[in-house]
Amino acid sequence: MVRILLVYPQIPETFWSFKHALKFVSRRASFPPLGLLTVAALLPSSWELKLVDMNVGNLSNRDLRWADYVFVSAMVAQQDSARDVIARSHREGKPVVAGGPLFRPGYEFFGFDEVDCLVSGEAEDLLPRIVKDIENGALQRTYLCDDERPDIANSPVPKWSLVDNRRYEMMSLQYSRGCPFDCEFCDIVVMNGHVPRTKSARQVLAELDALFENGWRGAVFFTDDNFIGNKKKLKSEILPAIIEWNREKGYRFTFITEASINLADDEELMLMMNGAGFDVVFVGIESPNEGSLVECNKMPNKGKDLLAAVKTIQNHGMQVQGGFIVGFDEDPPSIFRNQIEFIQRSGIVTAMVGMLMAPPGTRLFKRMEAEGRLLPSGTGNNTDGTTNIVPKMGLETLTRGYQEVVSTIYSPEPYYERILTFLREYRPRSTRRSNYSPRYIGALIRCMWTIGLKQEGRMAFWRHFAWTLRHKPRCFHMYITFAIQGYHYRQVAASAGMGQMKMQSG
Ligand code: B12
Ligand code: SF4
Repeated sequence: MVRILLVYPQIPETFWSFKHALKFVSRRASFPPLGLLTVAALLPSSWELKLVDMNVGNLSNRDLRWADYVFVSAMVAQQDSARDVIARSHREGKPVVAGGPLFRPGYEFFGFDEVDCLVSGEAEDLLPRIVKDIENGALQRTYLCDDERPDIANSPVPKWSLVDNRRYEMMSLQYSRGCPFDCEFCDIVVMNGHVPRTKSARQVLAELDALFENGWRGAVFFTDDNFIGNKKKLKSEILPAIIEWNREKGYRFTFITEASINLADDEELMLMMNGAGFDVVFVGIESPNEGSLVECNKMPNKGKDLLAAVKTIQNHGMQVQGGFIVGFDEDPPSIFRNQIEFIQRSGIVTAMVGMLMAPPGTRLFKRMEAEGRLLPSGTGNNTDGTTNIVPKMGLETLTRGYQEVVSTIYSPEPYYERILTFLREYRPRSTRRSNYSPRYIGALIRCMWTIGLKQEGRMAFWRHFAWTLRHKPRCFHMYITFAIQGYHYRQVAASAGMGQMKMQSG
């Protein structure tokens, strides 16, 4: 019998960590590590497994001593913590097997010579070989995926029994990998390819059942690169199955996902997604400047009325969260004001604004290298005010402009204004369950106390609170959620991001 310790390193506190917001709902992290849970499900059932997610608990030396092997999974943004885990494992004499986005194509850039076994690729194809080699005492130094990517129709149900639900705000499920588009800065297509690979409706329902049986009720994030990459299958098989499943379960799950903006062109798809329970969708808007969209080859956004598209999705009962980028070669000097204006008019409350960054392995990375514009820096987190490229507009202009965008859109008045702009457009579906659980009531009280009494912007909070109760009472819980998230974004903007920006701009 082999003992495997699965470790998910610490995620630095930034935009998506929601650390400050999670305190209001007594949760430690937003999602469990789905990659590691998938790896766990691919290991022999006779092996003993233990999961340590360092975002919800501590990694003890006792855990390390217990293990025969330590399996680490990480994104680039987790590299410091991953290095620390590897060093600690080695001090206890334990070999480390490392995988995940940090070790995907372009991994050489980050070094990691100290890793005993580096796995660059999807586990579905590689793990059976690794298991065999461990059993034969012949573990190799690297395992690379073939050009052909695995068919995820063979991917197992993640091993949810390793997870304590109560520590997380959301659960996750991946239905497809890959995206048909080819944006210059995107490492998703380098990792997962252009042809969307999908699971079957049977697999998706089995994963939903597993979450339900593990006691989960609430939000589930479909962690697809682009959920609508294969619309035909989605409409004919997957969504009808989810609609039926969620109806049978009394609409106990809501869903969130990522999709390209062409979702707004397909009325039937939006109606089906909303009927299935999707109420939030993250869309890469990137820029209101057409030249910048052409530059990065953002196909679905080119020549489109992006504002109208966002409103269409909101009208179909889905909140749009948006990704925005500044620092393209084609960005005019007015880009920072234009981004602020677009974000305010769109009613995109959660706007993730980042500085253009070139992840290793991407087309942008190669172009920047060829043009001598690569910097040796780069945290892997495009929202902390750092980048690894020399922007055409100059680093100082970009840094100051970025700071202006982030500090404006997250200051209380514009932030609450955006909530109202959104609520005016939003048409929630009728099957939505109202969420007045004790946990929600606790969050509401903490919110009123902290944000309504102690924080800057409290007048704006109460004014918009009253407006929502009067005009959109059904959306009141959303208002509170937004207020809590806004508190998080302001804390992040005021600490890590702004600190790094000050450092850069000297
Ligand atoms: C959920 C998610 C998050 C969660 C992470 C928490 C969590 N517990 O999962 C949150 C919201 C916190 C997050 C944050 C960020 N994220 Co994120 N996130 C994702 C997302 C959408 C899904 C991850 C997932 O569940 N995938 C499904 C699983 C099954 O895939 P997987 O993890 O890759 O695992 C497979 C293989 O990699 C391999 N594998 C994985 N681990 C291991 C381990 C071993 C030992 C082995 C053998 C194999 C193996 O096998 C698995 C099965 O095939 C991905 C996009 C994506 N489609 O993957 C981005 C992604 C991972 N995130 C990314 C980024 C950039 C970020 C942010 C920096 C964004 C930002 N600017 O704020 C931040 C991190 C910084 C911060 N401090 O906030 C990038 C990472 C790029 C990179 N090379 O590192 C991705 C790929 C998206 C992208 N390209 O833009 N993210
Ligand atoms: S649409 Fe999104 S996932 Fe697809 S290539 Fe562009 S950035 Fe990547």
